[in-house]
This record gives sequence, C-alpha cells and structure tokens, in this order.
Amino acid sequence: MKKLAFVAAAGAVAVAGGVQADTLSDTIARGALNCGVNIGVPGFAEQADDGSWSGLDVDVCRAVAAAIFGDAGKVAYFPVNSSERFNKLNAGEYDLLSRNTTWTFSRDVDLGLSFQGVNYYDGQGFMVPTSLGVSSAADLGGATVCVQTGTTTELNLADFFADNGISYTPYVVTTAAETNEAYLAGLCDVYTTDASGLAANRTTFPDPSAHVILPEIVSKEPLGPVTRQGDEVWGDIVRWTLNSMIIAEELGVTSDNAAAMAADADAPAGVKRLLGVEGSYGAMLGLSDDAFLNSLSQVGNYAESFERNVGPDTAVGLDRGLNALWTNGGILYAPPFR
Ligand SMILES: N[C@@H](CCC(=O)N[C@@H](CS)C(=O)NCC(=O)O)C(=O)O
Repeated sequence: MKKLAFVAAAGAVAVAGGVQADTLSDTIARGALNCGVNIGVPGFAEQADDGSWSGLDVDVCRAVAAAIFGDAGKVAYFPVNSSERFNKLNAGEYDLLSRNTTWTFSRDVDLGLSFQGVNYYDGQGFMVPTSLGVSSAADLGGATVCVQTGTTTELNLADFFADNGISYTPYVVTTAAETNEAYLAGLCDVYTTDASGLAANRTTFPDPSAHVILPEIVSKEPLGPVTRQGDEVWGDIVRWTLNSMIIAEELGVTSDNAAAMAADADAPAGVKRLLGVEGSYGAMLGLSDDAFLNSLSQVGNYAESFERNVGPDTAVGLDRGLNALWTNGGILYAPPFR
C-alpha cells in the first residue's frame, strides 16, 4: 500500500512538474550530439591532428549519433577532466558523457545521473618503474602515489592502504597529462588509476618497458556512458545503442555484413529485429527503424570497436578478459532485443 502511494506520487510530480526533458528533439534541432569525452586516454578517447576523435568511449558517441542522424560524424566533442565532467553534464553543456566513468552509488543517486550500461569492465591497478624492484602492491608501504583528483581512484587508494594498514603519501594532480609528467619526473613512486588507464598512459612513455603494472586489482570500475536524470527516452536511446553493439557481436553482425544481412530474407529473426527489418524498434525510441543498421554499419559491433581501439593488436594491448561476451567466459551481457 505504502509503495503504491509512493509510485503514484512520483508519477504525478513528473507529469505536473514537466520534468521530462526532450533531449532527442533538442539534439535533432541542433544537428549534432553533444558528447563529453576524455581529454586524451589512448584507445579510449584521442583527438588526431586533423581534429577527428577515436576510441572505445568515442565510439559510443559515434554510435548514438549514427542511430539518431544516420551519420556517426554528427558529434560535437567536449573534452573534460575528471573533476568537471558531472557538473558540465548536469549543466547541459553536453547530453552524453562517455569518458571512462565508473558507475557508483553516489554518482548514480546523489549527483542526479543515470548510468546507461557498461562499455568496459575495469579495476584499479598500480604501476611502478621496473627499477624499483617491487612486484606486489603489498610492498608499497611508505610510497608516494600519483593520483588524479575527482576520481574513484583517489577514494579507493585511501581504502586500500587503510585496509592493509600501510601508509602512503598521495601526490594529487588534476589531469592525466600532469599525472604522467609527475610520475615520469619521479615526483611519485607509484602511478594508480584504472588498469586500462595505466596500460593506455604507459604507451605514451619514452620507454614503456621500464614500467610494470602490478598484479593486484583493488576495486571494481564498471565504466560506462552517463546521462542526466529526467529524460528516460534519452537514456533508453543511449542504453540500447550500447546494447545493440553487444547484441550485434552475439549475432555476428558486423560493419561489413550489416547491410547484406538486412537485405537477406533468410537472416535470423533476431538479426532482422536488430537491423529494423522486422518490428519497429527504432520507432519505439523516436528514431528510424534502421537506426542500429546505421550505427552498426558505421561504427561496428562491440568486438570491432574493442579490437580497433584497445585490443591486443593496438598499442594499448588489452585482452577481452571480463569484457568478453558472457558466452565466451566474460561478463558482457545485454538484455534481449525483442
Ligand atoms: N574511472 C575512474 C577514473 C577516471 C579518470 O578520470 N581517470 C583519469 C586517469 S587515466 C583520466 O582519465 N584522466 C584523463 C585526463 O584528465 O586527461 C572514475 O570514473 O573516477
């Protein structure tokens, strides 16, 4: 009884207060998706000399733009640091934040954000110069640790050392560039961030082989795209664009074969639904029915994005690990597209 009353009241507030924003209409009127991204983490968000952006996180922006406009290029990028990313999203500077951002309780609940899934399951690690001769995080007592402010990293670092009863001195900086500089200048002994971030930043060092990532992973860092609370339809668009990349991998739909599969009368029913040949799933989101045919043709499925940006054949060199499909021993799992 109590619960029913609460639901009714919440619904009334939403309608009477008109709090539901229409981000899709605003985006269509503007002609571009405003997307907050990292200033620069190799493989996740990088700007080339010609001004173009690429990366695993950038691909989420591109896929959403392709689903909306039929054109993955219709993205305006807003590079932001760790501390400013949520305020700027809530202030409406951009409508999607796709920037190695960990889904946590307080960000989800207290900051008024909505996490729309996970595009990279990560965990926090430590990197040290090989010359230090340290092989375990348990040996880091007394170390000075470079850490970036406004991150989960900073909080986990304090937890890890407190829980293990060892002392440390934080060396706090604002951007990855400053962290790299401080660490390479020897202002700290240890570099800590998401393990993917360690691997990514190490590629920019003069001699990457002189730095070792320690085996301990001390936290859960589910990284994913974020929207503001208050626009469920917009959240659905982002969530199902990411889901469609994962489902396309399950179904073997790629950027190369998506158009041919959409034209194939004998394609499996699940493929037909995903590509807009059967049902009106795009229209249910306020998009065209070929929304995901467009995003998959232009950006590719999750595996393509992973391999192209951060996979074993790239400089970042990450294995699929936890980010393998659930059918391949990982935990990447999207709800059914039906
Ligand atoms: N996933 C963590 C850490 C994210 C984060 O901001 N990491 C740093 C270290 S790799 C970063 O991306 N810095 C890039 C920059 O500020 O230029 C979080 O959401 O708080």
